[in-house]
Amino acid sequence: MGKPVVTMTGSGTKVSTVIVGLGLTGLSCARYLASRDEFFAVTDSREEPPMAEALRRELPGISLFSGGFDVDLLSGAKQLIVSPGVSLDEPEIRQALAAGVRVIGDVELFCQINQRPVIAVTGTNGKSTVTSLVGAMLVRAGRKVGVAGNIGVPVLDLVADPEIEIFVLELSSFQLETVVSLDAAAAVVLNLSQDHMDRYTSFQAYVTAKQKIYSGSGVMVINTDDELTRGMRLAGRKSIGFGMGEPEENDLGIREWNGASWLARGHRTLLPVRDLRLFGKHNISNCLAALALGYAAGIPEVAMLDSLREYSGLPHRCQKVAEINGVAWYNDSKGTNSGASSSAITGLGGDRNIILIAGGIGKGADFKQLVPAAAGRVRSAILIGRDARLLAEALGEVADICYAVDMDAAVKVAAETARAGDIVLLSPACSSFDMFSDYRQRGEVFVEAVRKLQETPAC
Ligand code: UMA
Ligand code: ADP
Repeated sequence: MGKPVVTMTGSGTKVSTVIVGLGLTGLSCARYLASRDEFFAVTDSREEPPMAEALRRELPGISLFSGGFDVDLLSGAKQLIVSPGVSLDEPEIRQALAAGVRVIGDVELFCQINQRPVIAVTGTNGKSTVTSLVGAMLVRAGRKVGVAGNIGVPVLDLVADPEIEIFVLELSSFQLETVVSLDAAAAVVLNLSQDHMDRYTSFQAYVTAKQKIYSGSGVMVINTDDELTRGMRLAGRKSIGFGMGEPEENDLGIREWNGASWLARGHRTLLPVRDLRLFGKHNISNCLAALALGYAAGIPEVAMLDSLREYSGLPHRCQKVAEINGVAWYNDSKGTNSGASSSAITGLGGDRNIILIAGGIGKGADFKQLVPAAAGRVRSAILIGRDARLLAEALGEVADICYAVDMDAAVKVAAETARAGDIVLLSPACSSFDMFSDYRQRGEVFVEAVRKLQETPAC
């Protein structure tokens, strides 16, 4: 196995294609370019990027420039393939753009070569739920589907699979920023609220990136309850709306009928809400969005309705993990912004008081947005992580506040605070990277701490 050339900054090297970032995306791009015998180099601002070892093992001989971005390398290239975690505002990338270098991402590369239909999903919250639900509908319909993108599988890792008939792609705003050739058969912006405000100069810039999902000529699936997404409908394009009220002709909505709430399309009632395994108003909206995408892409209705009856959701999203002495414990570690945590609080709260465990990296958000949902529902907030004090400033108006040094301590305090009938909800409204490797690990640490509680005799 040959050793890769590892050069630090200031090398003066010229390479026509440079992959920027060596996480999952960077590695998938490297694999793809190597499979086409293209000449390229990889760079990452970190000394030892997460996929460096995998690159050395799988593609020995590929140059990796780590520990910083080299202006000459980037500006001397014809094309940069930039990972979603790297901002286009990085000074070296701005300079490359100014020098006329083409800057794209992995999804754009995929769009340029892919001939198969794509269903595309974005939005601030609910992306993974809707993406995996549409994937399940397609599987139920007997179709071979590739589910990829922000959900965790870089799309170029699936592009060579000839059996895949259709792709369902979860696309983040970061991925959409570098897309120009996307032409999805059906696309949706599920909803819009503040997220990633540490990366965007304004909320409008974030919205503009999301809106790119509607490029091309496919069916626009529109959330009619959200003022911002409603305004994205384009004249002359086919569209299907979805919302929580009585639906207009061909749109998806909710109908009160025979003493029950039903999912409905136009005048047709489809399925009683009580038959869904997902719960919470936000998930009903997600189901309607998935149906709208499915109709737009021609998935048979019977397969869609069967999937809705079966689908119980992904881990770390409002997942009940224990019932201890009359207290229900929920893991919503994927609640990584105020909009997500608000919907979890509203969906679970009501008759039962919530003890909320929250905190982490707030990504520049204004936590005041949590207050309407928390008021009257959250009795105590137990705060962890870097931005705990910012959360306390907002939630202090409506709930008792206390701080915990780590997740174990937060779970212990929650157990002491909760009374029979209460809910303890981990929904951090923040990303996890100050204390955990990702939201999954944060959720697992929470679940493990709850499990230990169950083993404690006093409990
Ligand atoms: N990074 C550096 N220097 C670099 C390159 C990256 O410091 O040179 C940092 C980034 O700032 C980021 C981290 O490394 O904090 C990962 O970035 P990346 O672009 O290498 O990420 P990948 O491993 O390629 O994973 C990406 C998505 N990550 C991001 O957008 C940050 C994954 O979404 C996605 O599943 C994967 O591609 C496959 O498509 C994760 C995510 O957090 C789940 N997404 C954000 C979200 O959902 O809120 C948008
Ligand atoms: P994403 O992939 O966009 O992060 P997920 O489907 O993983 O979305 O859900 C993450 C969290 O967002 C959930 O745990 C829940 O708290 C919240 N959520 C899910 N769907 C919605 C929705 N439609 N509106 C608001 N919040 C939602």
